[in-house]
Amino acid sequence: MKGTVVKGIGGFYFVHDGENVVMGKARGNLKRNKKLIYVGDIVDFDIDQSDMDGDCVIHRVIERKNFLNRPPVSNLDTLVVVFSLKQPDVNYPVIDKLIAGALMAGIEPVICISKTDLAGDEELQKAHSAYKDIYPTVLVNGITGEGTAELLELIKGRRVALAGPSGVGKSTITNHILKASESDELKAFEKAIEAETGEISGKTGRGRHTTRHVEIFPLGGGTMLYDTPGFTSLDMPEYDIYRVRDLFPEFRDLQAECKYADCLHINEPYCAVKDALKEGKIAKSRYDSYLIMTEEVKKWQK
Ligand SMILES: Nc1nc2c(ncn2[C@@H]2O[C@H](COP(=O)(O)OP(=O)(O)OP(=O)(O)O)[C@@H](O)[C@H]2O)c(=O)[nH]1
Ligand SMILES: [Mg+2]
Ligand SMILES: [Zn+2]
Repeated sequence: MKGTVVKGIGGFYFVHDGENVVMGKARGNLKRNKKLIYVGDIVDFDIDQSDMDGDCVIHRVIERKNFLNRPPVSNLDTLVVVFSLKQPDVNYPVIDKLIAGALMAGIEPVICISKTDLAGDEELQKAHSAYKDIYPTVLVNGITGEGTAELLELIKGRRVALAGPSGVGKSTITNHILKASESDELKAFEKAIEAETGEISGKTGRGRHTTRHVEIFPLGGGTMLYDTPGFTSLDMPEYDIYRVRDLFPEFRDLQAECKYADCLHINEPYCAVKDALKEGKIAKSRYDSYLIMTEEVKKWQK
């Protein structure tokens, strides 16, 4: 049988086959390599006939479309990069690294600025304008739920993860989206996972605690929503500096106007990117993230 791994806790996995949820383990040969199964993986599994509880054994991970290590998820169409301006304060390099990671993996970013009740209009506008011309960008208030309907429209029919720093409101947004998508499929899923894990389902408990494990919710109509644990920092992978540059779409459009065809937009004269920065056409936060990311990848060249 085939199913999607919707959750994994301490060597146990929960597999959703479209109807039921079964708990199971990886077969011995898969287990030896600890990181081999990701939440989001589509797997081949069988019900273990010798097991009284009807648990399953996962035989094989079907080839992944893509994956991320942080958060550890696979088979995404979209990564919703969530950040707040306050509580916690925004850390743009972390946000821009997360976006870059999605691009590298071939996943489309959507930007979600959360906790709009805690920031001033001017600050929000500034953050919004840094991204709105590059990626779909939404503003969300987790207290009122404002903006979550717009977000839901953007993610319909897709496999989508909410990712971002700890405490920015990912689980709170997940809750709003779960409430707004009362499909039969979701209801059946919540019942099934509750039966298998003995947990109190979403509505009451989620959002108030730090998320420890990736969890997937099938919303119906092919939409799969992944809630993921937050983090505080991200390391740059072993990228070439030119590769880092190419992860900023707003630079790419100006490249042809730089004097040097291979301009890195750092120390070169007659640089269209630095001109655009001076004119406010490129967000300073984005350019600063770029400089930090290029500095970080230099360690790989030594
Ligand atoms: N003021 C305000 N508080 C919010 C908002 N959204 C969420 N919160 C609160 O912020 C705290 C963290 O929210 P969570 O949804 O757990 O954040 P998270 O991103 O899932 O956090 P991790 O699971 O640790 O990564 C909770 O106490 C929420 O009630 C919002 O829009 N405004
Ligand atoms: Mg959470
Ligand atoms: Zn340049």
